[in-house]
Amino acid sequence: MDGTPVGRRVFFGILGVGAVGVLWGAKAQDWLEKAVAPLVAKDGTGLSAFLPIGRFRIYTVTGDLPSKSHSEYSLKVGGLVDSPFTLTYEALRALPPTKMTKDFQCVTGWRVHEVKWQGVLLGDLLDRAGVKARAKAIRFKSFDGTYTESLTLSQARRKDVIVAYQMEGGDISAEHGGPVRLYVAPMYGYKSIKWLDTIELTDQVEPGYWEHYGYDVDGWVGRSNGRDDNAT
Ligand SMILES: Nc1nc2c(c(=O)[nH]1)N[C@H]1C(S)=C(S)[C@@H](COP(=O)(O)O)O[C@H]1N2
Ligand SMILES: [Mo]
Repeated sequence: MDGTPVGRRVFFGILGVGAVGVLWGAKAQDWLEKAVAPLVAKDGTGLSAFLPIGRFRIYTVTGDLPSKSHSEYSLKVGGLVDSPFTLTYEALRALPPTKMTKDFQCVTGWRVHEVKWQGVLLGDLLDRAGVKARAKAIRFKSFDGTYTESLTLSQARRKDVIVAYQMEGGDISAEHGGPVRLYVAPMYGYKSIKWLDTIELTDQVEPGYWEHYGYDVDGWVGRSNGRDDNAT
């Protein structure tokens, strides 16, 4: 790894209580797949031992970690709905919770098994807003100011798609997209937008950030992209 010119983009830093994370932007992704992935695979006690949760890697296309406290945070639901609304973090937490234990898999070939998630069914938020008949899709925005994602209405109404506020029994940390991120269990990680703050009903699917770079809009694990051959 000596001499690899990524020091400024990818760094190892203290993120939270004793946890060391890896942070990178889009440009470092190629390097990552070549250099870091084999390192993790080769030495189970090495880099992977320091990752915040299991073998999660921390992704951020903007190159920084936006953060909002619970009191600063709010979630907007709007667009083609009868009654747009904004939820405070407290109000979101007060809604009926959904829990599930499911894998998280990035299309680049890493998977974290049996992650405990808790949040609110996206479908419940849609029902509360009242989806207009001409709405066909959802557009999600992140308070990183750059990342976007989308789902069709029927994908969004699945029982394994949640607006998540807990991972592994604790609050979702800033590096994992807290206070609130999306978790789309049946799809690759890129659909699970971090730092989620806006849910907008639209009349058609608008491809998200990575989809402009060639990933499938319908990111079903095992059925799209053809890139997860190395997943374990
Ligand atoms: N806002 C935002 N959301 C994002 C990303 C990102 O860079 N920015 N990366 C996506 C990708 S490709 C993956 S695999 C997961 C990674 O989640 P993690 O950083 O909690 O491991 O977040 C997804 N959501
Ligand atoms: Mo990913």
